[in-house]
Amino acid sequence: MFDKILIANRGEIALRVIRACREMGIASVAVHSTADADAMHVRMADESVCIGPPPSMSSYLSMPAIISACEITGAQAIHPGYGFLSENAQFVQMVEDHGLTFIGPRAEHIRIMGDKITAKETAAELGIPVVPGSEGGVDSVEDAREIAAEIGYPVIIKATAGGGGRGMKVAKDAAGLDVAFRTARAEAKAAFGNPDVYIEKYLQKPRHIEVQVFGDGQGKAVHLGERDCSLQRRHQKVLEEAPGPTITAEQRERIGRTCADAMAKLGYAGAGTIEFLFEDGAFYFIEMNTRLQVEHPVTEAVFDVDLVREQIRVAAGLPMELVQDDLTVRGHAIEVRINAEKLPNFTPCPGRVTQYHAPGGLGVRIDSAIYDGYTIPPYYDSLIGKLIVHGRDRPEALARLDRALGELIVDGVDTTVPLFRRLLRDPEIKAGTYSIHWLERWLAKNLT
Ligand code: MV4
Repeated sequence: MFDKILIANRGEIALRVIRACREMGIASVAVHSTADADAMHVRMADESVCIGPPPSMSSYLSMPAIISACEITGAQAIHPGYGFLSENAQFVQMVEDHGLTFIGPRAEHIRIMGDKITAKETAAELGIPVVPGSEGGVDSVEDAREIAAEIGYPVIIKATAGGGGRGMKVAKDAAGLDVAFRTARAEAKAAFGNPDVYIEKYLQKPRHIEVQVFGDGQGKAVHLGERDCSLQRRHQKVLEEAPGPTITAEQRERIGRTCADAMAKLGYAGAGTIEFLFEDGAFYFIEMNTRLQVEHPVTEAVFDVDLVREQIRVAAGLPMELVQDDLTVRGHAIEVRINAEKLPNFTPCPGRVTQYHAPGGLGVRIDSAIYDGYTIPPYYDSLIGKLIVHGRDRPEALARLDRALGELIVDGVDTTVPLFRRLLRDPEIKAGTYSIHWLERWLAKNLT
């Protein structure tokens, strides 16, 4: 096992990793920009190293600065958290070239899943159901037209290098295909430096269901059910829950087993998330994320596991503690993302937190790095905390969430908390019947 781990991240996820390290008797090293000198992750870690000025490009994304921080402190492994360098295959290579361990999957697997065309081809080869569409990329309007005619309209053109919903164009009929194809390609080239696109059948009212997988890198892998992350605004998740409110035990077992078998075949190491669109009882692969995700705590709650501990164990070459037959869903968990943002436009709202009080009690977890008097810097994302509740069933989790939100005090900055209190009163939220477009419509109707 490692003696010392460096956490190449900030905020709540850095704290999350530091907590796992402490429980495992591993020393932790925080890195921080000059803007984060007073951040909680710096205080909670055993040691800290300043790695540069505020912009991420010069600090949390600076590979030489982070490798140097390992050399200075003697850290043997790097946990990347999410975002920043967590899905950068080149970084993984550099970490390994310096005799260090990257706590995450192999560079090769990050590379495969980082390109959506190879990700989809790989998924299909591994037996994962994918959205009907082109096999590989499409490089002419003629080919695009032919494939669209086969799968039927509407279709969606996606950039292979795209992410966060960027580089997608929908064509509702043959007349719209030329423009959709050309603009998707042009935008992909401009935004990502890679014009490659592919075509899929456009699903009109799916849910976003993602399966949590975990591999030991030696050919064993398990699944930890699914999360429903359909409540999104501009491709940013707002609320996540596990299990999916519409997923049956049989569906979970079947898609979970398919994903775990695929990851075993791949020899995948560590935590991963396989994203699906779910419509009319069927799962369609869209992408895979080769990292721990923001919303991992809902899975931890219902499966009673510590995913970060498992990541560290597997990276150290120890056997996985997770055993498929012991992994059963217990109750229901919901997470809401507390962002320092001003409604109705979700404008980032950095500034000083003049008062902070965290809720508590049975079934309540807060992952946050803010504190009384903390100043939220303007340089990074606006996530300041996650509230995760766990109940015996979904209604209990919803009631607990409302109760906990009522106890939470964050003064001095605007947050997304009032949004959640209103959302919880909506019958469709109570029923769990929302799909991926539901929130944007609700916001347009209720918040202007
Ligand atoms: C789709 C789709 C409908 N049909 N693919 C958006 C981001 C990227 N992860 C995939 N996305 C979508 N792909 C097909 N074939 C609709 C979306 C989509 C979406 C997906 C998940 C959650 C929210 C979304 C909001 C708009 C569009």
